[in-house]
Amino acid sequence: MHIDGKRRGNTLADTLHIPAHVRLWVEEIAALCEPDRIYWCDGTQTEWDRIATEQVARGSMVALNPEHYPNSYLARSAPNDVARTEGRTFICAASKEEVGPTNNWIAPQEGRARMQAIFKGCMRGRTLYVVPFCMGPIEAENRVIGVQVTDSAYAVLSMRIMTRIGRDVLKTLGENEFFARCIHSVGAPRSKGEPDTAWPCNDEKWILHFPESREIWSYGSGYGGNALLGKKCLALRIASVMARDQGWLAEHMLILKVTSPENKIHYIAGAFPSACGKTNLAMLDSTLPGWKVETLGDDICWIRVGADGYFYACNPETGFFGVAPGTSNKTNRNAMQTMRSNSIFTNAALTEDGRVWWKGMTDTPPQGLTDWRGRPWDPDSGPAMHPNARFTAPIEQCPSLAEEWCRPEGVRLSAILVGGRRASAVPLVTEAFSWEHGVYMGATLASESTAASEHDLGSLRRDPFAMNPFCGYNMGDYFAHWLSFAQNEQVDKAHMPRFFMVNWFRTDENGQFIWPGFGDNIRVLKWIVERLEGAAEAVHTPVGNVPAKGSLDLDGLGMQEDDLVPLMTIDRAVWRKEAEANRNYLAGLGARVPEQLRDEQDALEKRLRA
Ligand code: GTP
Ligand code: SPV
Ligand code: MN
Repeated sequence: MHIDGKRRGNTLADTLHIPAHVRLWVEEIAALCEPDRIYWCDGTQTEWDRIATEQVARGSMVALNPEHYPNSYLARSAPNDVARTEGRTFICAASKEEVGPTNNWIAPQEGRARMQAIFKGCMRGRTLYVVPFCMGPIEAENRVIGVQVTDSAYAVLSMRIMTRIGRDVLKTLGENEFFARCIHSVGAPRSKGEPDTAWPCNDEKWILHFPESREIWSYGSGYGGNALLGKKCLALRIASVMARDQGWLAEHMLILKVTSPENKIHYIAGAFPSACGKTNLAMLDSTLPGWKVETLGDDICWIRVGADGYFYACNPETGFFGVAPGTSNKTNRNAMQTMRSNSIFTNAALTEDGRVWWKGMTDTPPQGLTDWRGRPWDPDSGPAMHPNARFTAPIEQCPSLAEEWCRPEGVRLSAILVGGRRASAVPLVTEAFSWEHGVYMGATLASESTAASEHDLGSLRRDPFAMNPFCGYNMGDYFAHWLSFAQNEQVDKAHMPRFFMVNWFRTDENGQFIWPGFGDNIRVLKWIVERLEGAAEAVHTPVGNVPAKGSLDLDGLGMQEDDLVPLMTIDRAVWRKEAEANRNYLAGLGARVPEQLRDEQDALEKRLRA
């Protein structure tokens, strides 16, 4: 839309408080991208309804049956745009050394030149939406404001669920105040009369981060972490650099609240790699009478040391972008309830009566499914939904939401969990001996996608603190940053969170999970809480403290103490191999890995030899 002969935006823009520096920047980006019109988002329900209706009309979203899923939509992505593209994700820091071996690097000048060239005219025939957003409660001192410009209506609608967007954000942003500049295009310009595809994207994808200027340029993809720039790009990759510089932590963690029958409350954060159980643990439906878990966040956790020296955790998001397959009323009732309305489903199957479906939701698939590509489902052509099908749902709809979830100062952390999928070696739960040992556990965290055998360590995917794809700087420096809190004067050393490693995924000789997991994980949380309170017994092993016989509550589980043996025993031969693999891994990360972690490595090996 042109106003005064200039491309100034929708008339709504005149009713918003738009700081001059934001307006100027948007005009600059619009001049580069050449959209047909500019639309400033106010974040209202009316706006959501209008944009969603437009998308349904052009065939890029399906309105679900309002009886079952009011105000909810199914979106189907292009088959070549179904997940984050780590190989096309770059950090444009001053030097390659700065980003380290776990990140792709392009020099900032070169990155900028490439983006200027590739974004030229990339929004022709499209609308440029301006989405002012805030990570963290708007009133929080430490919130981070960003503005995402995007030509994806799906990104706009999703950002409204996942973050605080619109009028209030602009109102709080001062003239000349910093905001993170986030530029996103699906990279599919249209000339006049050319038909539009339902899910436009480009074969070529670029996800560039400029940590120095806190800027993000994302091109070619409309999916999840590639396109909702407040999430992984800003709240983790850029924020991790800000956190390093400013003395806090930006982490890929869930946050939960446990309440004991005696009404003792503990807040716990947990770093599990993608698709390793954060959402499920955060929404745990307790199987132990009197023990309750409430949800504060399922993916991102910002941690700061408070004036009292305690660690405070805060979820900067307002929604869940959760893995759909496997989610059911049996595994995660809270998630199923959360997504009953005002939600977006991506790459799920569609039922005849306008509901979504995925594997695991019911025992057998319903008749007459439409698959995630929009075709009548033929079981011979693969699964009905994509394995990375996701739900996007507002956190406020979560029945297990803790009332303090958006407290501006966050909640005091008692413990930090780390864990991946390990078919072997790693016990159900292990308590670290110290902060440094806990950082070592986090730094050497690994996960496997398939059930690997005891000796098949080669198939492990290393994912330190579940941050491998999300740490925006050198991994060695990141470990040093974690370690530095034990020396930090601001920190109350007596009340630092304690580290625990967990593993729900040990398998038996038939490849079946030994531990029932899900709601029964409360038994492990209970043991952790009792350790924190000095009540539960533990056995010292070379790799950490594991539950003593009888200390893990098995009441009503149908498992005996003996069944737990394979979950708790430390096989020294296996662990020597494990330790050797850790040593090689840390060595491969280069010279910036701190000496203290090498000391932890030596100490572990010594304990295993003793
Ligand atoms: P991202 O959103 O990708 O970061 O994933 P996430 O860490 O939130 O993982 P999520 O909770 O969505 O779980 C991913 C998969 O792990 C699902 O298929 C779950 O069914 C499965 N899962 C989660 N918790 C457990 C558990 O305790 N035991 C077992 N066996 N599987 C689990
Ligand atoms: C993850 O991969 O950890 C996710 C999905 O949470 S995405 O937002 O696409 O990164
Ligand atoms: Mn995640």
